[in-house]
Amino acid sequence: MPNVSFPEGFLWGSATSAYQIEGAAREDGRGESIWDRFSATPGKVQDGSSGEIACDHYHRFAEDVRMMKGLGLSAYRFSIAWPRILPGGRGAVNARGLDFYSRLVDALLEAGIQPFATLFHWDLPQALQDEGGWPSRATAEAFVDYADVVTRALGDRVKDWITHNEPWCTSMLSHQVGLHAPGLKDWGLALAASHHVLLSHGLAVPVIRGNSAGARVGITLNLSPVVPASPSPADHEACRNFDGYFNRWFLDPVHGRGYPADMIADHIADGHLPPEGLTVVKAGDLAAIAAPCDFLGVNYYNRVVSRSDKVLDAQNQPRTVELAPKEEWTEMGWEEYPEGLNQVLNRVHLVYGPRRIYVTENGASYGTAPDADGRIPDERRLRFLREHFLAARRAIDAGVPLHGFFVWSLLDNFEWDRGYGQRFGIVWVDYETQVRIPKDSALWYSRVIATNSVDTV
Ligand code: IFM
Repeated sequence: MPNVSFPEGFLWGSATSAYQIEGAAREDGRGESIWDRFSATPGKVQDGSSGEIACDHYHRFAEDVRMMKGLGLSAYRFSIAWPRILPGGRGAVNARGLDFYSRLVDALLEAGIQPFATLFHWDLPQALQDEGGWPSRATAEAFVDYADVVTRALGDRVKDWITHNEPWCTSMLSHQVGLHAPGLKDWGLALAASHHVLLSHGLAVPVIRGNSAGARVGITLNLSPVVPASPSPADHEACRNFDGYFNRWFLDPVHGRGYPADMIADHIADGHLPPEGLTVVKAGDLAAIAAPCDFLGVNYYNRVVSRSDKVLDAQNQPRTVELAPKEEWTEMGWEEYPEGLNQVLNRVHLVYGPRRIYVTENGASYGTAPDADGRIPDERRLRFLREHFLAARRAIDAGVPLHGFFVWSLLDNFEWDRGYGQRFGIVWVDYETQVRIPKDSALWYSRVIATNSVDTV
């Protein structure tokens, strides 16, 4: 079986986030997050569940790290729960919250696994939401203080820092589409939120560097290639608009280009912004957002096919269509399109030129359950990962400085508004017993890591 090898030192990791796996939502002084409040609101999460217990990782992290070591992971990307560290969002520090992450980091280092810590993966302290949340500039300032506290405590041992996970989700999905906490549907608030998230990133970068000698700092964006549904000029125009909304709105300012002028004009024309434009931007903000980073994290799941009907759909998003037959969709309803990863990585490299790139998330939701022998034959996930690893390799061959790949996710977990009905893990979690079973994809991944190569059949 021919194998495709990867560059020496390539990092093979897996990723999770705090609210999705930790549980222990009321323990050791943790404050309330917007996801506690949102998931307790009837109708917000499809199965009515929450992250209150999740994978109980807070109590089982040592076992989970042992499992990571057994699989041979060279890196692990996790997020830190802001409400565990600063239960009120700012001010008094909860030492027990910091201690949890300190113990986790020690266990990872002991196991020879490189920790990648994400500071914000959506669980904003509810106290800050009550003061206005991300649409308020004060939240950006609070984030910088939070980043300071965390990196002072862990910066001696964690050297790879990601400020934010998927600012599009924090701003648009949560404030305009309304599917994620805090569940708002207001373009003006969403656009203000996006600016404050990016501002908080830029302001935090030098603070993190100051506290963590030799730190490598980056941000993770969720990116998709956007293609027109037909050759018509109208569909091309829809494509430009969606690409601006989803990709360029975040890529451009982080790389020193400011907000895309065509999108500012569109938002003014569509009544999302006043004629004066994005008035929350103050002098110096764009320079702060463009703080040089050491890497860009790319989360890739699927592509978007745009069509010209600019009427918003039921989820308040510009309409898109899927071209792939249904059997090529994952259980999230997302098209499997591995070549899109190669396209996204090349675009980012050629147009924006970050120093390094990591795929900080890629994976698939398939519910394959244990068979009679207790084995989990998740062939479709295995195939999905293989095809995306090979797409990543094609990008490296084309000159993209890709240095690692983090599979989403290590564990089945709380999939936000979809609850526990979607399973992204390479490790099965029985939520009743909290037993973990590596799926076939995990065992295969383990061989990929051990040989630093991917089989092609
Ligand atoms: O589960 C999420 C994760 O929290 C962020 N990126 C996408 C994943 C799958 O939806």
